[in-house]
Amino acid sequence: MGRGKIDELAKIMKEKKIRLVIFDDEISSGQIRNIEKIIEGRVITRAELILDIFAYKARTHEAKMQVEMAKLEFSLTRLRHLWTHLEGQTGGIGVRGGAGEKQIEVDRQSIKDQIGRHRKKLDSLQKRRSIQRNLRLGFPVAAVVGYTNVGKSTLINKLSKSDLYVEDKLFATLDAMTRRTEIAPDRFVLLTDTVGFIRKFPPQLAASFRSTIEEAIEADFLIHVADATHPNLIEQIETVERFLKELGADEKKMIRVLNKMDTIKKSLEFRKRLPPGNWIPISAKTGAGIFMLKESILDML
Ligand SMILES: Nc1nc2c(ncn2[C@@H]2O[C@H](COP(=O)(O)OP(=O)(O)OP(=O)(O)O)[C@@H](O)[C@H]2O)c(=O)[nH]1
Ligand SMILES: [Mg+2]
Repeated sequence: MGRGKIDELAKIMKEKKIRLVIFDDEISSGQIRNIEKIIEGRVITRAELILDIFAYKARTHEAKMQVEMAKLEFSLTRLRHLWTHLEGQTGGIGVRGGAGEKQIEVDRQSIKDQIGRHRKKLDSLQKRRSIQRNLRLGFPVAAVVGYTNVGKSTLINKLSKSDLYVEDKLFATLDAMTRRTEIAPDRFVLLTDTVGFIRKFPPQLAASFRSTIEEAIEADFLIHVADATHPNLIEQIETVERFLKELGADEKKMIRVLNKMDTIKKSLEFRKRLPPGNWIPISAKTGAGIFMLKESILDML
């Protein structure tokens, strides 16, 4: 945004009494400060918003620490810009060792110390979890993956008659929970719920949650859930597939399900924008199509 656009924004904000602006992409703290001055409101970025939602939703000790780590990592990237205004007083571009520079060093070191302490604690937590995981050996495992809010937890609840936390908000699930389910008489499978993916996922969060996600998708096969009703269905599917590729899990065997079919009214129109590939239409809410999914899981087993 140039100066003219920002003035325009300031006008709209005044008219509509808006106090907060969220940028879809990352901008520097210097830019944020300057824009805030002009618009007389608060500016945050998409990454900060997602970090905040994660912080708000984190329930378990582990999730809280992972979010905390991500926030610390994030503040490191912001630090670089935070003190640049001091630079001018001591020499300017290219001159090192000014007041700002020293302050950055002090702050950076203390943040890095905190990150180090967090990492140690997280390591021991994760070790404990992998011991728990070994106890489950013997059962086939399926990881339920997908964009956030598509109904992954609802589906696991439906299949395993459990009560994982479900909510019509982003990132209801931040922990990899596993539930055992009897797909057919005496045929068991473990279903692992995972953190939902989202476009432009902040890299700090991705790094911090990486081991949880990696561990979850170390499964025997994946169940990719997509929300058939979402206007960005195809884009969401692509985002998930890109993430899986980055995690090296794109070669895994996968069952694909299109969820929330109960709310699709105009099926003809919907058929036109069906994603390519083999998708099983289901409703985790009403249970429609679940028998087909079970068949498919049995095939996989
Ligand atoms: N109409 C309809 N709504 C559904 C269906 N499945 C899930 N939902 C709703 O979609 C919302 C999100 O469901 P969740 O199970 O929390 O979704 P999730 O994929 O686990 O979401 P995150 O954990 O936040 O990534 C909830 O309001 C559910 O009630 C379905 O088949 N039909
Ligand atoms: Mg969930």
